[in-house]
Parts: sequence; structure tokens; C-alpha cells
Amino acid sequence: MAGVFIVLEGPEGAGKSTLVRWLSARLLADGRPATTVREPGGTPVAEAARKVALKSKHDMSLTSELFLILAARADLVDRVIRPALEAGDVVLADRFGLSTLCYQVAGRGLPRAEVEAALRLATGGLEPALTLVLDVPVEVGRERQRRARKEQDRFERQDDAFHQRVREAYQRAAGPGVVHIDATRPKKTVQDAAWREVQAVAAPTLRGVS
Ligand code: T5A
Repeated sequence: MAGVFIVLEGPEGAGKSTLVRWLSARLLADGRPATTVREPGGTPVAEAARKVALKSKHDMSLTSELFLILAARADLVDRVIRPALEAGDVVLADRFGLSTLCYQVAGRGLPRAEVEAALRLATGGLEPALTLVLDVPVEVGRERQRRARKEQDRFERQDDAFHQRVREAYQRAAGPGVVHIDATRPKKTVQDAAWREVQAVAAPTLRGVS
């Protein structure tokens, strides 16, 4: 595909949304507007699934939770991400498949091989060119969310042990295009580190750091 698919990952409050907004503005300043998406969500069906997965007051099985998230992802990939990549856009995603491995496998305890197979079905095997994994300790992320007065969802209400498993799974993440960034540092330092990586994958049409 002609476009470039970039994903930001990491635990709660790591600074993903903040960085997506900054990278989007930086790309725009270089004359390359990006398509930005947030997971789960981004289409009417995916937003409906997000509402249930994150906000439902009812108990649900862990498998139901997985399939809500994957239903949202399948719709987003088909309707937004693939068309944008085929049109040659940079796509910046706030979470993607690695979130499912860290939350539903490491956090919830679902079996990895089955989840990976379901993931491939949902995405048609689409993989990012670059995955920036922002790392912060659980208590730092929680404190940032508290300061931002974020209303807690079903995941954020999980105990610290759950969030520690999620963080450690992110720390173990490796493979083509996976880059870890220490996100406890000031925003400007994190942005500079991320921009260097984005330039390396989207370089041909970018002017470089000014
Ligand atoms: N989920 C999702 C799954 O279980 N499986 C999946 O497959 C997927 C896709 C989504 C939930 O769904 C779960 C995981 C999640 O629990 P969400 O609200 O969309 O929930 O995502 P969160 O990650 O929970 O969003 P947050 O907003 O909490 O985290 P962010 O985006 O990482 O953090 P951000 O950018 O909003 O920043 C938080 C605060 O920190 C400040 C910001 O200004 C903001 O106030 N900040 C910094 N402060 C100091 N230094 C820095 N470097 C900072 N960077 C940001």
C-alpha cells in the first residue's frame, strides 16, 4: 500500500493521545496531513462497540469483550484505515493490535494463539510500519489521568496488578518496527524522539526537523 501506518501504544495515561495530536500537527506543517484514529472507535459501528466495551454497567465474558474490540477494529480497518493507506495517507492510530495482546492476553488471561488468530481475521493481517510504545509506570499513568480528571472506564477500574501485567507485556513487545520510548520524560523530549522515528518511515515526503 502507498501509505504509512503508524501506531502509538502503551499503558493508561502514557501520553498516546497527546502525541498523536502533536504528530498530526507536525505532519500537517510538513504538508502531509495524516488520518488519525483512536481505538476502539472511529466508525459508527466501532463507536457503538466502544461504548459497550468500555462503559457497560453489565458483566460480560472476557471473550465478549474481546469480540467487541475486534468488531470495532474490523470495521475501522475496512472503512477507514485501508482506504486511507491505499490513497497514500499517513495513518496515525491511538492503539491497535498490540493493545489486544497486552490487555486481553496479558491482562485478562485469554489464550494468545487464539487471540492472534482472531486478530488476523479482524485486520486481514494489516500490520503497522512503526509502533511507538510509550512506557510509564502504572502509578505515573494513573496520576496523569487523575490530574486530567478522566472518568474511569471498565479497564481503568482494574487493580494495579492488572495494569502491571499490561505494562510488562508492553515492555516485552518486540518485532519489526517496534520502538520503545521512555514517556516519563517531558513532552518535548518524547515528541522529538517520536518525530525521529516517524521521519524514518515517512521520510520521502517529509522536509525534516526544522
Ligand atoms: N483496550 C483498547 C483494550 O483493552 N484492548 C484493545 O485492543 C484496545 C484497542 C481505551 C481502553 O480500551 C482498552 C485499553 C484502554 O483502557 P482510552 O480512553 O481510549 O481507553 O485510552 P487510554 O489509553 O486509557 O487513554 P488515556 O487518555 O488515559 O491515555 P493516553 O492517551 O496515553 O494519555 P493522554 O495523552 O491523554 O495524556 C494523559 C495526561 O497526561 C499528560 C497529558 O497532557 C494528559 O493530561 N501528559 C504528560 N504529562 C507529563 N509528561 C508527559 N510526557 C506527558 N504526556 C502526556
